[in-house]
Amino acid sequence: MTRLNDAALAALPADIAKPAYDRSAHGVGIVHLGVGAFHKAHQAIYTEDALAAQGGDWRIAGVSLRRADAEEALAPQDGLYTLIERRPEGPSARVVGILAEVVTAPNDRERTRALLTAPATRIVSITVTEKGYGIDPAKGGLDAARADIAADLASPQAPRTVVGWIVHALALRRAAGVAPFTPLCCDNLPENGHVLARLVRDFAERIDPDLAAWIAAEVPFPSTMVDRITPATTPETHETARRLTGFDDEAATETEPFSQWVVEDRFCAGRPAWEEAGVVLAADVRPYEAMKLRLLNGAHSLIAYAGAVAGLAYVRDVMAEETLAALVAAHQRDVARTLDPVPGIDLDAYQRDLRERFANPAMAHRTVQIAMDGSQKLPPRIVAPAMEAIEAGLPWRSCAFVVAAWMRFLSGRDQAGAELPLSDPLADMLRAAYASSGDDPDARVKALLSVEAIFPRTLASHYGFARAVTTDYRRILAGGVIPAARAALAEIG
Ligand code: CS2
Repeated sequence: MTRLNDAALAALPADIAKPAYDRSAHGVGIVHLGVGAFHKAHQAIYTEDALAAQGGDWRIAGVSLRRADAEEALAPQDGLYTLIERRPEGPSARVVGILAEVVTAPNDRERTRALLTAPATRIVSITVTEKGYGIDPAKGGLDAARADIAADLASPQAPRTVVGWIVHALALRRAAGVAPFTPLCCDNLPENGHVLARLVRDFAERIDPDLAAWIAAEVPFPSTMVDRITPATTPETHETARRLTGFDDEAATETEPFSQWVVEDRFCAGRPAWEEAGVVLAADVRPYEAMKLRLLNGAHSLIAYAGAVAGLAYVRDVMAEETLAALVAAHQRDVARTLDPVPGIDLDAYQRDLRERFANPAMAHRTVQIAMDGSQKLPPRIVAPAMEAIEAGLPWRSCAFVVAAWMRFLSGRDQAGAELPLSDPLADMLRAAYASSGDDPDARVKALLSVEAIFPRTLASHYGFARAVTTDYRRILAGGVIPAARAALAEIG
């Protein structure tokens, strides 16, 4: 079968939407770092639709900071890819043309540098996951001791990391008298614009304080709330793309029908007409971020750890299990009490809609995919709301259950003895803490709660919280996740 590319556009079936603009007539305005499935399902689509509605030189050049897979898949396809939406009634597909080129930074530093310093590049957006930034887990700023960050600080002209590249590009632009771009963080971090601003400032201050002052004065770092559930691509994704479009597509991506993007409207050099594509431009993104991180991602982590340990492969399987589904609802209900009101959003309806999205029978979203990188995900999703709830005298009991399920997940085996992969930047530290406690479950909970990169001391030493985690952990070991969830639910009410 023929590969998807520019020549194929004319031969696509009539029901497959394709770029509603002339691809060659629009220049690049955005460089995106981290051209993975989530970018292709989310920011790329809003930009594709904004360009179709309003025009402008806002096509995207993708840059991969590590692996060459995206370039290898997309280059032979002229940057085109199929996006499949998994609806309960059956999949639909569209072909997306917004990517103008894809570069692998370690293999082509010159092209990467040229893209990042081009005057036409007015936005540099980023999706590299929580662990991609080099954040010091205990203090929040740049972790200068991390090997990749330390290497970039030692040779800032030859960066490898996101923060290193942004500072390098801004330094070159400043030296050449080119106006800066707006860096746009699109990862699931609370106040992600502020987080990135601080990392960039910390890095710049260490190499050139004048540059740091210029960045502080000239460069805005808008925050964003991003939302679209995007399972990892599988052979089934490629087969569906082939069946619906008639073409082979090595870059096919699948996602859910729902999508949401809330963006703080602070750009130093313009932006696409994203409002034409359904983006909410807001003065303050924080209430949306907290809502999404705690009610969607927090519930996702509960589903992931409980599900993976119980041997449930997909999110939808967990939602089909009555006790676990009830615990998800109770968790959302309780955590919602830590949130400020969110403009235009009914929080009860939001929670119901989320549970429907999780239950979508057409989505094969693996629990082990979400279970990855727990050390990075638990702090904003579970630890922060638990601490706020304790402080405010609100319920936090379900948060303790999530922590207990995560601890059980760290054993590396599910309840039937099947292997569970531990993929986490702190894996070595977690394995050491796990092993240090021998066979005593109480000691194990204590050892894991004292990992300060995840649990601040005030939470780890909170008697009621530590006791609840221990109770749940012991129950999971004794009788399995579902009976333990039932017992926790009875206490939660
Ligand atoms: C998930 C997110 O893998 C995970 O940690 O919770 O990727 C989630 O699917 C997205 O944030 C949804 O917008």
